[in-house]
Amino acid sequence: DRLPELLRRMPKAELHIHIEGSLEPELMFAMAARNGVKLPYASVDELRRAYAFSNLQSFLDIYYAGASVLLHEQDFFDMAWAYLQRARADNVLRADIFFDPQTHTARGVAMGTVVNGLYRACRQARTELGVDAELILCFLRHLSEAEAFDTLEQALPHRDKFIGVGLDSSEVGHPPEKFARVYAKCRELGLHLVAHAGEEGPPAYVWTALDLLKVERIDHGVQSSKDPALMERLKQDRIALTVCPLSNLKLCVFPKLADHNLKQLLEAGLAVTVNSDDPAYFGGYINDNFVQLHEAVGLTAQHAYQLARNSFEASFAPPELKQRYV
Ligand code: ES4
Ligand code: ZN
Repeated sequence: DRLPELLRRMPKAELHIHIEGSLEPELMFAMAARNGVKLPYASVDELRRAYAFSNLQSFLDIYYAGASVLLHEQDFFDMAWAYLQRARADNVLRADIFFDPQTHTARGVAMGTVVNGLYRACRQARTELGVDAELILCFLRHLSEAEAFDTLEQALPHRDKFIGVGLDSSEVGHPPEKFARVYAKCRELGLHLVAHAGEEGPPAYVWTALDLLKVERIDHGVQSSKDPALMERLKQDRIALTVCPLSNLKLCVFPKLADHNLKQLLEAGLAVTVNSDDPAYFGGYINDNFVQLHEAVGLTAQHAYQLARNSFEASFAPPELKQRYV
């Protein structure tokens, strides 16, 4: 079977990666030591053993605790630089990278510290790695509309350093419509718009992300297969789904990788992509997602080609870069 080698070698774009979810335990402990932050785990091994999740919330609790070691601009740079080098090794030529500023500003870290560190890593990746990477600011949906507006205002002095906004964290109970006015403002500002929807939440959340937030892509969206009319809408409007197979497995969205519906979504004609979500927590980077999915459901070379093409087509890369691959 030569498909794993093809999957690893093919040029690809990554569209769903939370940079805080790329922080490996070794780097987390190194930052804790240099910043004098105490972690509630004695060792890297003990931390890794805590990575056994039953749903999204059980992961988020540990993920937000891990981010507490990030204090200085250099910490944000180092985290992003480690991811970008890892992405290069997987032949990722373009990355649309999520960051969660509220996780840091709530601890007293300045918005500029976060954005400047991440942005500097993206700039260096272009010149030193040949990876084209840009930032998407995510609002935490378990926090209020007012807090999202406040975060947007703090980010506006850095408007030139991020290209869009997203919506992440605890989905159920925090539907897209909670942020309709925030997204309307972001749209006026010319930002790209995406949102997590249909990860654990119902198809109704995908509908409202599309119709009320007016997003260009849906992050996850795997619950859409429960609603035939929604499937038709996603297909007709060529709305990309940024699917994350190992994330869905580790957060028990599907009991086994063999039960994952990615191949059905793709064969239904949807603009599906494969992504890593939080690779340090879910046991693999983007190529691990491709290969393990293939081992579980049996992809063909045609599937591989379509997934790679979809990733560039749905990316927010400049037209020159997209046209080279689609
Ligand atoms: C996330 Cl897997 C997932 N879902 C929602 N929000 C997130 N933030 C980081 N990873
Ligand atoms: Zn995500």
